[in-house]
Amino acid sequence: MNEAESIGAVLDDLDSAFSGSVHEHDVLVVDTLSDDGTPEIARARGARVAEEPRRGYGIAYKTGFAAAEGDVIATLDADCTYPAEDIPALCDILSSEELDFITTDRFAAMDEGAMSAKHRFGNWVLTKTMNLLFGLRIRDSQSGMWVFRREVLDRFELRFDGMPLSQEIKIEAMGKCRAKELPITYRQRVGDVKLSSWRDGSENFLALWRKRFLRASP
Ligand SMILES: Nc1nc2c(ncn2[C@@H]2O[C@H](COP(=O)(O)OP(=O)(O)OP(=O)(O)O)[C@@H](O)[C@H]2O)c(=O)[nH]1
Ligand SMILES: [Mg+2]
Repeated sequence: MNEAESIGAVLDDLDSAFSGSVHEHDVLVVDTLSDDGTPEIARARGARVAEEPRRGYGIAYKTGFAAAEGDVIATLDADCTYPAEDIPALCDILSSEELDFITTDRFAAMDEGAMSAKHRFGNWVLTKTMNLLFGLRIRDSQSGMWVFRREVLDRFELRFDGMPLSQEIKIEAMGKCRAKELPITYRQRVGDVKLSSWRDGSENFLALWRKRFLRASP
């Protein structure tokens, strides 16, 4: 959503990552009413664009999952923060280690300035809370880069339509399939941030408690 400054570079990185790789790939961009030309840039570079006018990180992913056709889905932000070049190797690990789901740890190798102290603290609180509530040992509950077999989505109960979908998909994966967290590098963002620290941070915090103790929808 409104990532015209970076979407071209992300798509180019994906193309270079897959050139010469044994994996066939198809790129899907989910757009939410961008007014800066993001979907046009994506289409011009050969990506398929799914239009999702409803606002929300989670709803955008749900729309993308429904439109995806490959055996394996790999996700990343359109802001140049995640290492697109690592995706083919993560696909190899998925098959060689017979995994269903890989989530990634951005804290393993984070560029200076990639995450503010406020966001680091927020991440620490959310990750500790998630681990305590669900008995997990995740290092990065909010990473947006996952590589997984599309078929496992049928097992997941994904209730959240906003940012909490990121932590929720990890909770579902760790509880319901063969899942592992692997280190990645994380870079500074290009363009404006779309989340609101306090609003999304507190929404994520409450979502963890809701998911743990309430059976009904959020
Ligand atoms: N289609 C769509 N994309 C969204 C929406 N909200 C966020 N995004 C995208 O989801 C990705 C994650 O949002 P960011 O603003 O980068 O949030 P973040 O990665 O947690 O924060 P930074 O680390 O500061 O970049 C970005 O590529 C956004 O463009 C939405 O409502 N619809
Ligand atoms: Mg981002």
